[in-house]
Amino acid sequence: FNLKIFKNTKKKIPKGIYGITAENFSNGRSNIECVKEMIKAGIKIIQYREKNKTINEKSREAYEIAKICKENNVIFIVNDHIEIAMLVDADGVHLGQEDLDIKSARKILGENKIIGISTHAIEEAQKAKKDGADYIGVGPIFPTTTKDRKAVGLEYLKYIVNNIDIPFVAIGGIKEHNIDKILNIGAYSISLVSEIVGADNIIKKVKIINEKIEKYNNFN
Ligand code: TZP
Ligand code: MG
Repeated sequence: FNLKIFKNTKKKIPKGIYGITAENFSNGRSNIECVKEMIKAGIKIIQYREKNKTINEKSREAYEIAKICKENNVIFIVNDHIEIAMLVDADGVHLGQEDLDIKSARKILGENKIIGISTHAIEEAQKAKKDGADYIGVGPIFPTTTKDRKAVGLEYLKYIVNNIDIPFVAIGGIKEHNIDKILNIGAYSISLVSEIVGADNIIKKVKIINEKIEKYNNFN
């Protein structure tokens, strides 16, 4: 069958900061306010990640964010829910190891949508690549309260940098004060979730992080 979504061409994962929502850590801001600030700050990819709302609330919010991202030419990814990604014509979906498998997601979404998956170990990264993921999440690198999972450490990041040649997002416990440890190793893109959405001033925080990234210049 011929859904409109199959006609778009797939967008490329931008290098630099990968923005993710986290309403519980966002200093009282709504997800939508956070998205608007992150876009104003120049972030080019946003993932809607929301674990504590009903499917109806998530659908409504994802629709609003999809609209804002489209208007601003920002890539929009939905976490967990392939059905919401399709409903709002997002650019892609981000899956966890316990969510729908990549091959099934690919059959449903087709070649033109982005499919990302969280990985926490070498075997998961190798499988993700083999199954056709467009990018992988690599983390949590440092301990974090934003995700209930043990830190994987910098060695795993090093392995990915040296052995897996698909785009990846370094994530987990990354802050202004420790981002140098990541940038020293290298990263394709990087996500500082609570550090950005919970910042006193999101725009200023993103500016500081971008200056650090530019200094290392290893995102090209
Ligand atoms: N996946 C791995 S760690 C994480 C996700 C979604 C949460 C990262 O949040 P923070 O606040 O940057 O530690
Ligand atoms: Mg998930």
